[in-house]
Amino acid sequence: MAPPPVTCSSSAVAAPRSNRAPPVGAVPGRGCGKASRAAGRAGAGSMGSSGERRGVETEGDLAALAELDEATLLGALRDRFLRQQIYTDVGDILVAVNPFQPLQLYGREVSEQYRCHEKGTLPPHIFAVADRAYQAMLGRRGARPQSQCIVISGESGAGKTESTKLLLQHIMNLCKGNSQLEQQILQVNPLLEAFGNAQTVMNDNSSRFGKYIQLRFQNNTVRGAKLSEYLLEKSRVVQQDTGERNFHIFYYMFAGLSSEQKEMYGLLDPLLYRYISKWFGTEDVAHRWKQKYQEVCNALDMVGFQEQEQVDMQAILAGVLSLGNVTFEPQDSDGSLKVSEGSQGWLKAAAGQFGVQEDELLNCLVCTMSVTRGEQIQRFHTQQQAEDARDSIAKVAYGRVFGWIVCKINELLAENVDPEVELREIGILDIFGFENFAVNRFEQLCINLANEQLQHFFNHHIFQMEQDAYRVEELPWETITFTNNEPVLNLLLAKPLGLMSLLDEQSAFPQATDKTFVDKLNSSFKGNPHFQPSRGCVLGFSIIHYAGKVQYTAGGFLEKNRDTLPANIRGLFINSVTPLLSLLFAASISRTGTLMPHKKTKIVPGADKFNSTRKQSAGTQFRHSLMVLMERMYSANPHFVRCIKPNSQKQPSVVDSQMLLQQLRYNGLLETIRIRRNGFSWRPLFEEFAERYGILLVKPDVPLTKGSCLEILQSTDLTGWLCGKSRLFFKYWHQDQLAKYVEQLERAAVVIQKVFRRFRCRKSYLN
Ligand code: AOV
Ligand code: MG
Repeated sequence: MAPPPVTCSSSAVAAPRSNRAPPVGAVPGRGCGKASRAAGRAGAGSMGSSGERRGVETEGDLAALAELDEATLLGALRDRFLRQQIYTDVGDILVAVNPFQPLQLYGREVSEQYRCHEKGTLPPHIFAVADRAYQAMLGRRGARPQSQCIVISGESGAGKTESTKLLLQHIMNLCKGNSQLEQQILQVNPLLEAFGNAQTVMNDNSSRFGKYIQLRFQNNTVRGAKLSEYLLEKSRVVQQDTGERNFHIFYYMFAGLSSEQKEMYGLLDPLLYRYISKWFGTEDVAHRWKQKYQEVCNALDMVGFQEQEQVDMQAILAGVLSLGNVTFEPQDSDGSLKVSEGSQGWLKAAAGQFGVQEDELLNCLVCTMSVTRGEQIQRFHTQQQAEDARDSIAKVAYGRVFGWIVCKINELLAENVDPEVELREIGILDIFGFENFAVNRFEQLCINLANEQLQHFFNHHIFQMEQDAYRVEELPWETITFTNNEPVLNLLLAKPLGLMSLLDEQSAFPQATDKTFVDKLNSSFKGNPHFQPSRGCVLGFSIIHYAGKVQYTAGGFLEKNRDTLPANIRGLFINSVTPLLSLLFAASISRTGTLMPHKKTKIVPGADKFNSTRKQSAGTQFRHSLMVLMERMYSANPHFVRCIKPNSQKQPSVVDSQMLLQQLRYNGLLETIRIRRNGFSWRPLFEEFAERYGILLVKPDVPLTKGSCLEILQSTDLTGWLCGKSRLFFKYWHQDQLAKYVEQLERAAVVIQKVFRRFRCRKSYLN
């Protein structure tokens, strides 16, 4: 046995780079022999099907690079990617470069190989992350049983949603992979993608909402799942930028519905509809959409949606499309508005699908009724106001259908638990990635705010917690600098003077405009290094985010933040003969994802231009839901997947080095490698460690003290750890090594038991 390598004296713990730490790449259990190199080079794609364990992989771990600078890192990732090794470890963090082509990496066989595997024995893989989270949740391999969360980040089109699906696939496989609940959980993604994803210039299947999936387990069996959705980009229903489309489901419906069904939903030629006017499909595309439509129908059936609910849902979507074609013109007589010549039919079709009276729907579009001191007052809309009302009805109807789908999924997948057994969960976060388009609006600001929060969560875990731990334990530590994005978060979230608070303040002023909002920003953030007023564009302003500068245009900010419902529309839809529409407006969707009866709302005259009810602004709701999400994530043990987009043309085998480098920089990958290499990511308290590994001393009643910890460690040949005031500091791979010692001991115990039993048998036979 090796002598105790480390004591608490300051000389012994001079620095994490102490030469007592094993040379990287020659760590016990992480050797770099020929076999491992072969395995590393072959990548996950060419693993044998026998399930045998190859040598130990070090090539796939960037924390093992001999030299560490940007160029080496970039070169290593690029070379691996061009050899189709898209996954690379940085210690316990997985870097995934989008291959933009199907790879044979995800079959059942591969999934089986990664089941319960030992880290470092197989090439890095997304299944390995799922496996680690699952085993850790169960408290296997030396971990304390605890809820886990997997945080996937990366810019738009980097591969987050695909990674989420693969994680779910592997986790469901780990829990057996055949129960009805597991199958239902796997169907949730195609369903959500159809309603919540769309083609953008960055990604043909871009998530236009964020989601957090919590898989709930008792022991090793999944008992239920819960979804939280964040900020669906509703504005897409009524408007899309060049090269972009509406939500997939609209196109799938046109391609998949039979002529009779289309007639039933009052749908005509897709080219006629303004909201999807960018329909530009070839035969091939239409064929694929048709298949997708079938998949959605199957998923709806599998998850458990009723036939009538499915019909109603499509009727509402068809109603939204028809409503979009309604236009207005002034009445000759009194200056009020009427439906334009030629769009009468669209109004009729929309009212038909919504199950409401045509004239009542028209009333909601062209005027506002309000009650002031018991008196009913009617105000006529201008043409612009009528068009805005039309678009808001379309957005709110679509948004509520989406919210309802999520609620329904939550209801159908709610857990069926044994009250005696503790419930633990694995959460998977897949939000919209960082976005920087030609025109960036309110939605992009919210999306980028969410990404700032995630980056902060990452920094907190990887850098801050690590460095704070050394300070508290009085261990010397060479500070690693990282870009702390707190100043940007402050700029956005501070109260009462952060951007979001100023937006709320302005939204509450009936006289405020997008222009007054921008003026307010310019005066409040003068000289702030993360804010730049725009030269030339009145409504423009820029924010220097962690991932780069984004220029926003504030047009529509106030309107979107107010997110008001046109007056009277709720009353109209509650009385709809389409049962689902009536339900959507009779109930509200709580933050916990269930439908709740509506509280009586208060009319605040003049609070906004539709004179509707006072409620939380869209920005505040979003901020609040992010806060809840962060609380959930901070209470779980995190695993990180950093997705990288190799080029912007979405091409396989093409690496744009500049683009790769930029992502490595803003992801803080170089610093992450440094901290994973020099740092000590596992830091159990003395009691925790002694309790878990006391078994290695093979004696009863090991006291939970520092002394026992050192004794345990002396009984192994582990090197390179540190001992603080209250806890031990280990490299990320030490936990695997300790698990191996425990396994060896358990194996030996089994052999002894067998021998003992045989011996007893023989003895009784002889007797
Ligand atoms: P995102 O979720 O990160 O963007 P996706 O997961 O939708 O990105 O990936 C974009 C596209 O890249 C997919 O539609 C696939 O074509 C391809 N892709 C990604 N990962 C893989 C993989 N492992 N194997 C093969 N192809 C892949 V966004 O939702 O826009 O932020 O809002
Ligand atoms: Mg996505």
